Amino acid sequence: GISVQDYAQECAAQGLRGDYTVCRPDFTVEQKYDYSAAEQEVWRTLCDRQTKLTQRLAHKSYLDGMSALGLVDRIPDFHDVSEKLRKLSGWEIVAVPGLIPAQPFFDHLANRRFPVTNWLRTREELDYIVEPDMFHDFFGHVPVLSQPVFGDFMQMYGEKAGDLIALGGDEMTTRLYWYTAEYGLMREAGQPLKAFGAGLMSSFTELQFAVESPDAHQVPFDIETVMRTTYEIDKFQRAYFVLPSFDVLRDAFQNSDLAGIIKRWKDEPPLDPATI
Ligand code: HBI
Ligand code: FE
Repeated sequence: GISVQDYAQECAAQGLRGDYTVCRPDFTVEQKYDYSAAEQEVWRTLCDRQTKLTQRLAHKSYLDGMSALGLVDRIPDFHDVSEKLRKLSGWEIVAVPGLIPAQPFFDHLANRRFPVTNWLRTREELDYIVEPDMFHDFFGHVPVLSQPVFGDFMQMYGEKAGDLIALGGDEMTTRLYWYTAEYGLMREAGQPLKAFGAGLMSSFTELQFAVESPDAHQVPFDIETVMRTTYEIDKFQRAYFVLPSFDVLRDAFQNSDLAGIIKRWKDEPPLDPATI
């Protein structure tokens, strides 16, 4: 894999914000808890505003995780959160300077460690930011990692993603993560539609759109369809996949012939999310 030194240079050249010069070989850093009053204020503003929505629109597993971890009144201490998370699901979190290369990212997931960016967006960026920051990683991803079955899926994804990509399934593998961990919806039997994906949980506008808008295109989860369907990076998704349970996600990932799916579809034209 790429060395920390080479990656640090690449990120600096691309104008990425994190400081990669202080990384360990696994791309983690120490969370220095030295946030300014202004940063604490941005964190509270983001959490206050978003919590009003998540109360109504987030799946129970997310809300239960959030109350168990207590992430909202100040920027979380990663060690405290890891201690609580370990007891709930065997996961922990580690601090990273921002995006890290795919292989170390997968290695962390395979070991039930979620990499959380150690810097926060500014007051001018409350609504939109290109790179994942601490609010996206933490407020979006971490609460639902307290759900053991979703945690199992994320661990297995980390274990298998490298091999699936090596089969030529880079995009197909990424779509699976995108439409579940980032933009997944959930409708359990007899329950209203809810959201759990981190891209939704950390977005003020898209969370409301995905769950409540008559214009949102909600499609039953099917792992092969997910892997064949393209996605949007900086616009609202044109389809959201709806799971009936986390067990269905874990079992589909565990029991499907993912290599076979990739071989069958990798050189075919992908599906358009607007028309699936
Ligand atoms: N690094 N910190 C961080 N967060 C991510 O979500 C992430 C990453 N590196 C690679 C990566 N995601 C992609 O490979 C995804 O497709 C999984
Ligand atoms: Fe994310």
